[in-house]
Amino acid sequence: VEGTRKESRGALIVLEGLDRSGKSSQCSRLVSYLEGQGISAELWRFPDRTTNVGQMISAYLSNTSQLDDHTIHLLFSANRWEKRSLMETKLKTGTTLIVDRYSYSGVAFSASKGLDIEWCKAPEIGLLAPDLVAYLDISPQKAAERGGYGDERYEKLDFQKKVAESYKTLHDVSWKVVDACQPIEDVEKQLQEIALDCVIECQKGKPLSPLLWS
Ligand code: T5A
Ligand code: NA
Repeated sequence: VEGTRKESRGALIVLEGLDRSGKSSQCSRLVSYLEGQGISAELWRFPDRTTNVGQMISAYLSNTSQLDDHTIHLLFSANRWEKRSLMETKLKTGTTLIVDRYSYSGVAFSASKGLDIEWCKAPEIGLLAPDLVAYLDISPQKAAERGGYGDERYEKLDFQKKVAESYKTLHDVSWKVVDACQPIEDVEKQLQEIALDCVIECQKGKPLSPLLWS
């Protein structure tokens, strides 16, 4: 609507971590908190299973379809590309995005199958780089104890161990590691602090980060 353009941009904040690290719980809590602070915020997630590409991914994850490792990798990436322009518009018009998984999941999971890491990064080049990546740190063993894994493809302890190793190679200056084994409210409090700092910096005019992966 004309006249409602906000002067400052939103922050791109990503939560990453192993399956069961608590990302989804914390993403919704964080959005509620930011909204309570008068900040315009939206919850996004990848894979976005609502699109045509997302439905192919969903079928693969639930083991109802089989795909070559490279093919599913490119679909996960395509699923981010189909949201890229909307993502940029939201950020530029002042909405902060709290994103449940992003390109780091894409690379960490596919590299754990043995795909070359540079090959895995290539289709992510040119996507928006987050202002903050909060990594919810938990050991694969502890994560597995949380309610147990379901039937989704990657929910196996041995595979999650490889994913944890792959994630370690992806840390950069935008990452903050949060101990995900703390009580849920303590994790929440820590995320509130680092996310609010990040939002305020962006409001003050911090430019968008260089695109992935630079
Ligand atoms: N993938 C994804 C790729 O291979 N490539 C890609 O590009 C992308 C984007 C997607 C799968 O696809 C892979 C990664 C995944 O394997 P998903 O839909 O994102 O999967 O599902 P998961 O991430 O596996 O979601 P989960 O629901 O398993 O884990 P969350 O969201 O990390 O955890 P959450 O919040 O649901 O919590 C899990 C349980 O732990 C409890 C919660 O109550 C819940 O029961 N819990 C805690 N318990 C104790 N202490 C705490 N601090 C707790 N926090 C949460
Ligand atoms: Na989740």
